[in-house]
Amino acid sequence: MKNRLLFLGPPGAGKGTQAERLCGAHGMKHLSTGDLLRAEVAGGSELGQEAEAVMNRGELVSDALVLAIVESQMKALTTDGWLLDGFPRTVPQAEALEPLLQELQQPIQAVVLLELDDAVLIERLLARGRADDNEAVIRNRLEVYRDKTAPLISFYRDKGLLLSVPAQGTVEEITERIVNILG
Ligand code: B4P
Repeated sequence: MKNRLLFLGPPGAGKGTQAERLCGAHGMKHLSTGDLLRAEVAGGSELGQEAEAVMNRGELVSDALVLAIVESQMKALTTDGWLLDGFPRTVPQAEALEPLLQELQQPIQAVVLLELDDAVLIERLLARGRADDNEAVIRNRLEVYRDKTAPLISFYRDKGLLLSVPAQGTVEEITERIVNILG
């Protein structure tokens, strides 16, 4: 199975949920920029304090800050495969990732796009109830996704890397679709 992967999709599509299952079963390193940023917030670091307000508004943390985190994590990797969950989220992040992966000689093998209707996304996130999961912030996150992250769909389609997976249904059904498509 392909094991150098990106997960792309709107907030609440289940990127984190599916990434954890896939990495658990296939020994890849799960790198979620959302989780890494929340760990910085919980630890009260300077970086975390900077990120917290931005995340609670549903905006994106600055490219420079996220890139610094990803670079140090990627350079410390010891596993054979990896799954970047929620990164890149902007075209500049995707462009910055390329020389890093070139340096590591580990090109991306596939970009999995999880697709889901807004109504279901909003329902799932309201049910989760994280600090950034209230309706106004969720609507802002969806807008930011369309504006800043959705351009990555054609970016990776043009490179022949994009694989789309419908993200409605049970967690197990979606995992099965992803595993099949990564064949
Ligand atoms: P993330 O942590 O990436 O979170 P997300 O996109 O909201 O959620 P995800 O798609 O992973 O959904 P999940 O599996 O949790 O981002 C949070 C914030 O961090 C961003 O808004 C931004 O501020 C910042 N950030 C992160 N990366 C960044 C970057 N690269 N650049 C700048 N800023 C960045 O699932 C959601 C819910 O649905 C869960 O409760 C789950 O249990 C449920 N669920 C999942 N699958 C389901 C299913 N099949 N059926 C029913 N419920 C399901």
